[in-house]
Amino acid sequence: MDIERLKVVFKSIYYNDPLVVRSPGRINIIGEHTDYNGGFVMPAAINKAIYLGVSKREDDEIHLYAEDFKQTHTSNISSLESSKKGWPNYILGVADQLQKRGYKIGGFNLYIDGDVPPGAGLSSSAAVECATAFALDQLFSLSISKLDMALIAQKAEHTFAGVNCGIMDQFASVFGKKDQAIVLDCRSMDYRYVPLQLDGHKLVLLNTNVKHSLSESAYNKRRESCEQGVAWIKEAHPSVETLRDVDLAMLDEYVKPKDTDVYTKCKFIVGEIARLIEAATDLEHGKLKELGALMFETHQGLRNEYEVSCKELDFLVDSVKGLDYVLGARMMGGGFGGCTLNIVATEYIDELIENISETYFKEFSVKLDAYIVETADGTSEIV
Ligand code: GAF
Repeated sequence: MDIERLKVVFKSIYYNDPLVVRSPGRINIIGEHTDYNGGFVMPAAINKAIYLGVSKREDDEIHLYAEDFKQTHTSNISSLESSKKGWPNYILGVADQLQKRGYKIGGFNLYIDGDVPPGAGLSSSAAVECATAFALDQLFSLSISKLDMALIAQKAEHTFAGVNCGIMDQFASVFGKKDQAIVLDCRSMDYRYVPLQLDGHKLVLLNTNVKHSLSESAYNKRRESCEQGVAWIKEAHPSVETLRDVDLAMLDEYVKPKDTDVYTKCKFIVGEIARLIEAATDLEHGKLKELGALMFETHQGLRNEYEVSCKELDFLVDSVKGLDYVLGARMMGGGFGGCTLNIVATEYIDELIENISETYFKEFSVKLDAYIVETADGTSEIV
């Protein structure tokens, strides 16, 4: 990203100099849909990020400009409402949350640019939210902790974007560390960094360039299924709070007789939480083949049990399964489109991308994009 250009453009729009903040997108090695079930996740921040320029205003107005859409939006801190344009909500939602929590902010100018491809499942929206929380914290000297920034960003997504997401994306954007994956316990919010040593392999993202429209409503529906399963078990076991507290025997006894679909969804989550614990040990011991095999298992579960995959994602995972230079592959994030994450032996990456781009285009008449990603540090000011 050309930061000097960002500053020049900012000044040409708002006539003053910006504070510049960078907040990264994320990948998730394993542990999908486990965050809102009190389980574990294993994300890492990546070297694709959202960049914000911000400055204070004398009045209470909020003036926004999004480079991607070449669109402006104006609002006022005393009357914040979600916008049909979509993109302003990630900023307005954060401004709203800050005020609801008693933080005093004034009007501000804000300019967004970045290189996180939207709709690719790399959490560009969380990156915008976290960048906004960080920028407003700096601008108005609010002294917000990093964890609260992530929580405020998450709440903004619930209230202004309407997605009842877990904490993974915002946590990864704020707490990311170069060369490290984060093992986060989403119940206690305890976390540790695990070195991402891939021993001659790299992380390759294959972007389907599709995003099926049901993704947001389906996400909230999956979450409701999990909560329903917990509610039925809770009748007999009042101490159960989330699927983290549940085992297969409980699912068989209290959920299966009531609803097989809810049962199947809950069963995937219970299995995925266990899979992540195994995967974290594998990564810590350099057992990459074993970790890769678990990633393939996760994909199968997301496809057949949790039902959040799609034919484009399945095609990409099926195409690399069996290639001995691809250790693991799976769909990533909420689902219904976006990227697959692949662990690929470095010397075969070009060959893989060339072949799969061709077969993918033949199958779907859609261009595939591929990114070799590095891990990166979390949200920070660029000075
Ligand atoms: C989306 C959500 F925002 C995350 O909280 C998480 O649930 C993920 O889907 C699925 O693991 O990215």
